[in-house]
Amino acid sequence: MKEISGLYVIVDPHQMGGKDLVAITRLISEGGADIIQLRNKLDPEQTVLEQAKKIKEVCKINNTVFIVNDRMDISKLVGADGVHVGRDDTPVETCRKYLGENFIIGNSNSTFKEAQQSSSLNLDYVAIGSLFETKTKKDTMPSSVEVIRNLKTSGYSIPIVGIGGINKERVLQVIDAGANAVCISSAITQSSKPKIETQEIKKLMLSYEK
Ligand code: TZP
Ligand code: MG
Repeated sequence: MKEISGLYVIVDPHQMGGKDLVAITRLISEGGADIIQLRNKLDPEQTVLEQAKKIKEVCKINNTVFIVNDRMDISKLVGADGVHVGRDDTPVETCRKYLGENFIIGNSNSTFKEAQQSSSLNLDYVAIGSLFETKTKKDTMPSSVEVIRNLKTSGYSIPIVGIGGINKERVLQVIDAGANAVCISSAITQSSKPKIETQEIKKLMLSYEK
């Protein structure tokens, strides 16, 4: 099982200002993203499948963990590393049965209580967000870095991924609260220099000392 830590980047072809999905994903992967998630809620499934196949190849070259949002079937079909499901998506138990123990499964949480409930599931990470204001996801519930800090203080054992409105200025607050990984979308995919932005954020994360 691959580790959930470091910089996790969501690539969404409809949230990158018309830029080419695979080209931008390649830059992000080369820039040192540890994990990349394909999130595409708009295109037909055949299109998403083709995108996932291409991104899988990019990730393979750079040894980047590849996660598919929502679709356990596409994840398995392209040989991705895992799937991310929201609270209204395919249940975690169903994903686990379908994918087996060697796939990464993560889910979405906003509150301490939701994360506590998630700890009874067979998950490899929990995403906690939205930590800050975001334009990328419209229906997200507000959360905060204090939710992450409280979970860590209480001995929460599932790896935590902080998400929502994270950028270069905010990334260290999320790490400081105890997150194992930070998940960023627009601050990287909408940057004019996604590779440099990725490298700079990674550098900041690696320089962090508590
Ligand atoms: N889930 C909670 S917030 C969010 C998702 C998918 C959006 C993250 O994107 P950004 O652009 O980094 O705020
Ligand atoms: Mg979902």
